[in-house]
Amino acid sequence: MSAEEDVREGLSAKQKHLPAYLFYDERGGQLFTQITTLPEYYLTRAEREIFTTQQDEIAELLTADAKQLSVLELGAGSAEKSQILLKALAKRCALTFYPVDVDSAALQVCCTNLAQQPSLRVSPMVMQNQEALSVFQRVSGPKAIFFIGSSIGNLSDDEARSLLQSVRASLGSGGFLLLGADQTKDIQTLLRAYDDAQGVTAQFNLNILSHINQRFGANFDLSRFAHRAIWNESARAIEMHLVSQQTQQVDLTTLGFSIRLQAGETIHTESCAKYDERRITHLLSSAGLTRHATLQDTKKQFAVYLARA
Ligand code: AVI
Repeated sequence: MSAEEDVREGLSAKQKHLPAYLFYDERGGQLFTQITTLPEYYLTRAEREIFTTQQDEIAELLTADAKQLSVLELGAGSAEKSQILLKALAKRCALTFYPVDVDSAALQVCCTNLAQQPSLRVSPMVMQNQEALSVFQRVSGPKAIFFIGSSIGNLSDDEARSLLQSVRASLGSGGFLLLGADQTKDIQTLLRAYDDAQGVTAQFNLNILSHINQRFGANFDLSRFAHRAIWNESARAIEMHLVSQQTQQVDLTTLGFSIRLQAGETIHTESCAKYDERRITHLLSSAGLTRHATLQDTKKQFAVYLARA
C-alpha cells in the first residue's frame, strides 16, 4: 500500500492507527537519534555493549573458517553500531558490506565511516528491504544478514514472520541472521524508556502529525494531542498512542477526507514488541531459521541472536 492508502485506511479504522514509518521525516530522524542517547532508553547502549564486549565471539561464529563473507544490513542508516562488528569481521576475512536504507544521506555517512578499512568493501543499496533481500539472494558465497536495534519489534508478528521468511530465502542454506531484540522486563523500566522525563519521545510521537500535515495538507493541531505509552500484556508490547484532548475534526485536504475524534480517543502510532527466548525461537522457526547462539548485555536487558538458515 502507498503512504496515502496507509493513512486513509488507518485513520478510517475504529481504533485509529498510523504506520510507524511515518515518524521518520528529517525531524523524526533527529528526534530518534536523540532518543537513543536518553538515560531511560537503554536499548541502544545495551546492544552496543554486546557488540563491543563480544565482538570476537560474534565474528568467530559468523566466519568460522571462511575466507570471505558478504554482510547485508537491513535499515542500516549510518551503521554506527554494526561498524564495531564489521571491523572485527574484516580482521578475519575479506568482507563485503551491503548497507540497505531508503535514506541515501545516512548511507553516505556509513560509507565515509567505513572508508579506509582494509579488507572491507562497501556496496550501499538505496532501496526497500524486500528489494535488497532479492538482490542479495543472487550473491554467492558465505552470507550474513544483520537486523539489529530491535526494529523487529515494530513489526506485527505476521509482518515479522514474512520478513524473516524473505531473510531465509535470501540467505540460502547455511547463512546467518544476526537479530537484535529487546527483552521483556519490568513494566516500569519499559514505560520509562518510551515516556522519558525530558519529553523527547513525546515530541517524536507528535512529530508524526506534523509530517502528515506537511505531506498530506492536513491540519492536525499538535497542542490538541498528548503522548501516551502503555503496556499491552497480551501482545507483550509497549504501544505508543496520541490521545485527543478534545472532540475535534481534522481535515486531510490532499487526501480529500476529514476525521472526527472524541475527547480521549487515541491514534495508535507504534507497537514495540518485547521478547524472551521462547517467543524468538518460535518466530525464527516459523521462518525456517534455527537459533544458534544468544548474547546478552551484563544487565540482561537486550539480546542479540544468531540464527542459521
Ligand atoms: C526503531 N525502534 C526500534 C524504536 C523502538 O524502541 O521500538 C522506535 C522508538 N519508538 C519510541 N522510541 C523508540
